[in-house]
Amino acid sequence: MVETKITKLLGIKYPIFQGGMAWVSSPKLVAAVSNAGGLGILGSGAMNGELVKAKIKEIKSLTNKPFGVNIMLMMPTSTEVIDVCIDEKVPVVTTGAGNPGAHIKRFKEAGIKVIPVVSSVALAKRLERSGADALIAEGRESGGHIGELTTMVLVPQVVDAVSIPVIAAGGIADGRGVLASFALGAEAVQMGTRFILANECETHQNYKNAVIHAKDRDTVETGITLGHPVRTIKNKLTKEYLEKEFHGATPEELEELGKGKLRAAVVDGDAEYGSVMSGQICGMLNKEEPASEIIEDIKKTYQEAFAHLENFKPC
Ligand code: TUI
Repeated sequence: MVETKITKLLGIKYPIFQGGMAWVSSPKLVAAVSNAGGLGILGSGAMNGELVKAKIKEIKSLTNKPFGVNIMLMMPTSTEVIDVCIDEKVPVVTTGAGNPGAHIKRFKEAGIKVIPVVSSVALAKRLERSGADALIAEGRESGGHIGELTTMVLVPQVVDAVSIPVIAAGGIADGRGVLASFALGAEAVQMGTRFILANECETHQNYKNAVIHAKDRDTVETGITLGHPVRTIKNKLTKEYLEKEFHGATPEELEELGKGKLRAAVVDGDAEYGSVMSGQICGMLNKEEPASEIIEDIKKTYQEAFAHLENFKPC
């Protein structure tokens, strides 16, 4: 495809990260993506340190390529997960849902590349000063816990504000999105939703079917009034949640309604009353295939998009 600052920094073949999705990105998927030349990333979610350690060992038994672990900073277990990542000297750590500034020095002393997710220019600047190696600028088109700005407006503003490489995320699922991200100044992309449909992804079939059948307007944001919006595919849970959210339910009631619902969707296959997190690009995705074929398709559609741009040469 193309070498970029990110492929060189991490020693990977293609500038494609598989987003570290809680419950969804398990060792088999991570290893399949890394073996195919991208960067597979474990979603540690709410796991404790011991479980993350076991998953890291499993990944190491399945690939000798670089891989990453995503740490969700708002989880109470995040400090144990940080310790395990340092003990295991994982090649790359990505962070989400918080500011990892206080931990960056320790990661770097262990030789770990640190790539936080940001959803604003202010945090991007702060984390560059704290020593982050690169940043993932994640737009509101993404699934799950999201920021305010869209990818189209966030990525170029973050690129202009920092001198470390930027990875674009949110709304990207094929080579057109990769090329558009490069045009905005990114050096790589991260895709989550597309990799839910990898054969190696062990997420429940009902969840995968919901992503396959979802059209362009079938996701919705809940939790906006609480200040932490989450994007999922519309279902009975989102209907009830939104009715309660906009008719005076307390934050505690809403919290209770959302509890355990991601696990219910991913593990138990409850696509009606579970939280089926997905990006808005789900409308474009309609089949399951091996991770290696996803990467091949991204390469092919990248070349096609590049050829299309020949028509747009400046004159
Ligand atoms: O973390 C994500 N996406 C996620 S996490 C998740 S698991 C979950 N489970 C149940 C309920 C809710 C979520 C599903 N999807 N993306 C990374 C991300 N990080 N997006 C936005 C941010 C972010 C937000 C605030 C990063 C930093 C931040 O900093 C605040 C501060 O301290 O300045």
